[in-house]
Amino acid sequence: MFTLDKAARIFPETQTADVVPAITARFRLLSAEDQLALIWFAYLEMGSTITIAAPGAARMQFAERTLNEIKAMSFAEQSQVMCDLANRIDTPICRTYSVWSVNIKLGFWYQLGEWMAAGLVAPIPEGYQLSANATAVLNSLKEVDKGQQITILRNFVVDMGYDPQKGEGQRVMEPVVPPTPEQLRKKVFIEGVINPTVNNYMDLLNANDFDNLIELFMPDGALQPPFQKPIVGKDAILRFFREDCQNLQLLPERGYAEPAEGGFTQIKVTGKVQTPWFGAGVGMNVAWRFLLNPEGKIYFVAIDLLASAAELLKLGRESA
Ligand code: 45D
Repeated sequence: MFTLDKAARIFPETQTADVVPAITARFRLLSAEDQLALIWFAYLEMGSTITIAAPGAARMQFAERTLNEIKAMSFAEQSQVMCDLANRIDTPICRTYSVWSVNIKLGFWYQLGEWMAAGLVAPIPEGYQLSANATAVLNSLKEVDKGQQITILRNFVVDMGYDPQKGEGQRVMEPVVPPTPEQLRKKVFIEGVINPTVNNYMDLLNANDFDNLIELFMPDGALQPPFQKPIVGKDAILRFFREDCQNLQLLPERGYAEPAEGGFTQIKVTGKVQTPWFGAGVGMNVAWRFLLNPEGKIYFVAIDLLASAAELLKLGRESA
């Protein structure tokens, strides 16, 4: 029988983007000032080739009070707030920040970035010199592909703030959008895979139809996002879909299915994913590794950010 640990090891030849945790770990060792300046320089650099979509008003209402509080501060106080967030100090703002969903955190920084550029919030000091280590981290970041860059930036933001409950507490999240009406839904085509569960998974997630999507999972099923531990059980997975997965665009390209023990089926699909933050401007190369039970329900699915575009073509064992 499969355990979660064993399920997580299906298709072991899949090469994931190890540079993401590697750069993230080096970033964490930098001083708060260096961290903020590095993100600022990375953000300016990226802004010349790709644009971030402004967050919607519904999303921003949750961060508005904190943003206005910061806007009213002196430059020195504003810099302190930003350093506290990076240093994960126990302050009221750092506690508020930590309970926001990922998208609210990103929206908060999006707004601060706009205000920094407009001179309303303390900018990175003119002529700020990154330390040698920070320069090295920034250079590494510039070398990776765009999908990896935005994942690294997202990690930086997610890690900030002070959370006494270590992610176990109640989250503040944006409202859940209604699912796309049936007649407007598009269906994916996956070369090499004819499996109703896998196709429904893609189509339902693309339609924000989380209530039907979750029914594809076994009660003790698990979903493992890139660089994270598996999320286990239907309740937790549904919460994750609502909180983190609205308006994603899944663009699977091809796949490969093979029988696994106990009548299970393992299916690997590769393709691209777009986030609403960057739209079609950034396509992340990903693999989905599904393990389905004999009834076709999902016991496990991992989503991996791939090391390179070449990984999109490596599917069956013979091509590994
Ligand atoms: O500190 O099948 C300043 C799942 C300077 C679900 C700044 C999935 C100071 C199942 C510039 C102001 C979700 C797993 C900061 C699939 C400073 C499933 C601001 C995968 C911080 C496919 C910085 C989905 C800013 C995936 C504004 C892979 C940074 C989704 C903004 C990936 C960064 C989504 C942004 C990603 C990053 C989104 C907006 C990686 C967004 C990244």
